[in-house]
Amino acid sequence: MKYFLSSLPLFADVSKIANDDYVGFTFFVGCMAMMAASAFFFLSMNSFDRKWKTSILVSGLITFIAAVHYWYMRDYWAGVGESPTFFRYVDWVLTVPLMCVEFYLILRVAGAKKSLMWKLIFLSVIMLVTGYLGEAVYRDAAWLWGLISGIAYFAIVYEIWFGGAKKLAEAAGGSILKAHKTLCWFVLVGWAIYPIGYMAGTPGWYEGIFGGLAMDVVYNIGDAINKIGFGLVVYGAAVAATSSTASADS
Ligand SMILES: *C/C=C(C)/C=C/C=C(C)/C=C/C1=C(C)CCCC1(C)C
Repeated sequence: MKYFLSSLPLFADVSKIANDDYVGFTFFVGCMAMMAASAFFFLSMNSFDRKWKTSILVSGLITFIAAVHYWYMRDYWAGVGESPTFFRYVDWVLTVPLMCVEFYLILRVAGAKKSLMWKLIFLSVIMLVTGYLGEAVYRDAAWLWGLISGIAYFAIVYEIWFGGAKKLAEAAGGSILKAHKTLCWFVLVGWAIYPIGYMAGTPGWYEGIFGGLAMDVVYNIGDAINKIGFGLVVYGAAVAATSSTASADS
């Protein structure tokens, strides 16, 4: 069976994933989970009105882009046996700005302006590009790039927790405010996994804080929680908003 699979180009490397390869396992499961989530979001988006449809579409795009990258990362890991840092960051630089777009889409009912969206997108791109420079290019100056990245991260946290985005969420109230708050927690706690992983992965810093668990496992679990969870919060808000208008209509 193994030899049969490896004769097919699609399975060439994957057939080599060993039983005790936890990194390979989480890449594989992560890929499937992202695909399943995408199917769920894409198939359910038409049961919502126009305003929410776009938000659910973006949720699906986030998990779909991740699924495609996980497909490649899983293969890279199986074939090369190293962390697919490059694919990881390409995935993030596409999906994290889309998560910023979700904040804007949700707050549009309260009059959110495009400038809020661009501000969050800009900060997220700064955060990820500088993070990549520190993790893959200028390893010796990892602290400097990590610091700049961290400042951009805090600026995002500040904007959504205390800044203009927070005021808009309060003005909207109801299920919008609830969803906004939950997404804020995702950014504060769920996203914090990544800088912690960055520090643990930088030689001489906090190596070993995860008890030898490979960083890729931590990132893979984080991605599943953040991308699928984020999308489900948006989906929940759409369901809540839709059923409350439906009962108001009747
Ligand atoms: C789906 C992927 C997500 C939500 C990725 C988020 C990534 C971050 C919040 C990364 C942040 C970083 C820092 C704040 C400093 C060190 C470098 C990074 C890029 C790991």
